[in-house]
Amino acid sequence: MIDEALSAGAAARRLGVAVTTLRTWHQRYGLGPSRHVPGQHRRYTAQDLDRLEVMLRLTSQGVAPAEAAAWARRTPVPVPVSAPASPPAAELIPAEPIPAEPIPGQGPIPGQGPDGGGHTIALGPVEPAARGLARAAMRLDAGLMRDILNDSIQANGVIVTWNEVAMPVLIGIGERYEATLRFVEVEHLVSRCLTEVLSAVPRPPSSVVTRVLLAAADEDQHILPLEALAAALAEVGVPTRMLGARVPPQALDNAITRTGPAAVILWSSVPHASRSEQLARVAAHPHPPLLLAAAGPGWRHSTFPAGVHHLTSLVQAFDLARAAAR
Ligand code: B12
Repeated sequence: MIDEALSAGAAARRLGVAVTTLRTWHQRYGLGPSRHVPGQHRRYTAQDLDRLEVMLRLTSQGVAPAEAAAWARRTPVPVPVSAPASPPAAELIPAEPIPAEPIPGQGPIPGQGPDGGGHTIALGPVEPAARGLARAAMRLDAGLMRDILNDSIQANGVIVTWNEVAMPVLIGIGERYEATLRFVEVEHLVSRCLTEVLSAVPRPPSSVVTRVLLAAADEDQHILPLEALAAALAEVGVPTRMLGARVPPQALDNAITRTGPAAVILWSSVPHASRSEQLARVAAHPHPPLLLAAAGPGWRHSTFPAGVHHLTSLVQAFDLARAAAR
């Protein structure tokens, strides 16, 4: 028990969360500082911190923020020590409507309205963190998405976070989009948060030679799986050169000529008539890479030139790229 009252910065440090997260919890859920010192900002008391700890524990276990806050506000009444058990079958994560009260200083959240409620992402039996991510995604809560992803990477690493937290949510959002042609804003914000978090995984020092080249196929905008691969390889000290989305065949050729990579991995999510021509062109390069691999559902395996690997999981891509980079 502490008897001093803390500023927002000190409380955030003690809890290990961002100050902006504390502000959001204050503004949206009323979990603010209660001690008033004349002429100063309000301060967090020991009881305020106890409530915030409940909020932190439950949200990181995947409980919806509004529900977690309801428990937290009831502190010191005993609260569950763990999140409710995972449901055995598919669960529907609703798009929660905006809070009835606009957030002070921010006004209404653009793009959300009465028709935002009642729509869902279907998830199979997944980790609580994946449910938490889906809920945060449907609420367009970027800060919480980043917190969930960062916590998971810290605790379990990039590969587990991608396979068990990010991937089920992305696939669920993709299915939702296909069925409704809606939630593009959710897809974009989740993508952005993933990019930010995966890019923040510390990279190996620049003295380590980069032998792995990653690129999305021509006209393909999907690169998150390659960003996950780059982050997973960085965790074990393997640097990568990432060309990003929609890489034209000539640009890929030039990059191979100029950097002489040991491994080239091309990602495609969306099929295209000339996909395998791009692979054939790399295979015919005067200095082809030791490992040339195509990854993602946009490729037709049957049309691959000889020697091209077909990658079907992050772990497989990680193992092959790591071996080729030695
Ligand atoms: C995020 C996303 C976007 C983002 C991409 C952002 C970014 N920075 O990458 C944005 C918003 C840009 C986008 C745009 C579009 N998208 Co999009 N998108 C997605 C979404 C939701 C996730 C993509 C992803 O990262 N997939 C990777 C994992 C999560 O999914 P997966 O490939 O199915 O995973 C399997 C394997 O690949 C493997 N695997 C998983 N991870 C890894 C990692 C590695 C390294 C390896 C080797 C294997 C592997 O395991 C899984 C199970 O087998 C998918 C849904 C989906 N299921 O993919 C749609 C999806 C790919 N998009 C789709 C569409 C239609 C589009 C658009 C055309 C929409 C539009 N009308 O504008 C555009 C542009 C397309 C283009 N020309 O490239 C469709 C494609 C359908 C098709 N077959 O043609 C999908 C499938 C959604 C859907 N169900 O309709 N999209």
